[in-house]
Amino acid sequence: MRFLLALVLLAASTGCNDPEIHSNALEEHEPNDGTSATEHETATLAEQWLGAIGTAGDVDVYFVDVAPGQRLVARLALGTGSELQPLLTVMDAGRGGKAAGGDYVKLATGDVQWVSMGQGGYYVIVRDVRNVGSSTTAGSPQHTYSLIIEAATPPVVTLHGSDTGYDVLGSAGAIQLYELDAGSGGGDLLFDVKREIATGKLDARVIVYSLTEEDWVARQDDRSGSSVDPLVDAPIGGGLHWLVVENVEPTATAFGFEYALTFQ
Ligand SMILES: [Ca+2]
Ligand SMILES: [Ca+2]
Repeated sequence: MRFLLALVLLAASTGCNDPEIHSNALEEHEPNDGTSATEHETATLAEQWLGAIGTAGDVDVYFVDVAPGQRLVARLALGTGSELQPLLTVMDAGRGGKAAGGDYVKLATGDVQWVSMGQGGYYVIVRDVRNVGSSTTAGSPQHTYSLIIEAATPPVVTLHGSDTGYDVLGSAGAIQLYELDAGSGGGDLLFDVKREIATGKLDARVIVYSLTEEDWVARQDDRSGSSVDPLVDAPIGGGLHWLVVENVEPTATAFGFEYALTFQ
């Protein structure tokens, strides 16, 4: 099976986006659809997995156990001959007594970056975007992909007590990190993020990660029912924090945003 998958990916290796096949690449084995707590592949960082949405409606679930505070990316690459129209989902594997996905879910049709928070690890799920919802029509041995979950190097901007600025996410699944030193005693954080172009459908959310607590301590998705722009207004403890800005709308097309921080 590994040999066949490698051949499918290599057979059309003329495009510049074709994945390089590692000599130690692993192959997925069905069933790995996540219909039980143990029905998944177990991945470690930097491994390459070769798989296929091999039958109509197939779902491929990968579990990765990572320590808190890691900056990560799930990279999906398609050979030129692949018929897959990918949709990647990253979600927590269950923490704090909640079901999987109760704490964190993010979808994108390309690479997904995220910061690991708390204990328990994450699921990375590969689907065909045409199978979302009640439709399960897409899938065949030609719906091939390569998946690698590895350390990411998103841009990091150091903020101080009062800062404003403008940034652009690198893609729908990218993150932007801001580092804030909350000193020894912490303080009141106000972090305001507004998208630049409403028609670009950027739906940002902000998660405040404490490197001391090794978990998120504040977050917001939408400031109101009529605005998807996030506004975090919360007290935080001392120590270093990352303010993670990301997008939760897979169809977004414009990624510029303005931010304003007040910390006192
Ligand atoms: Ca599969
Ligand atoms: Ca599967």
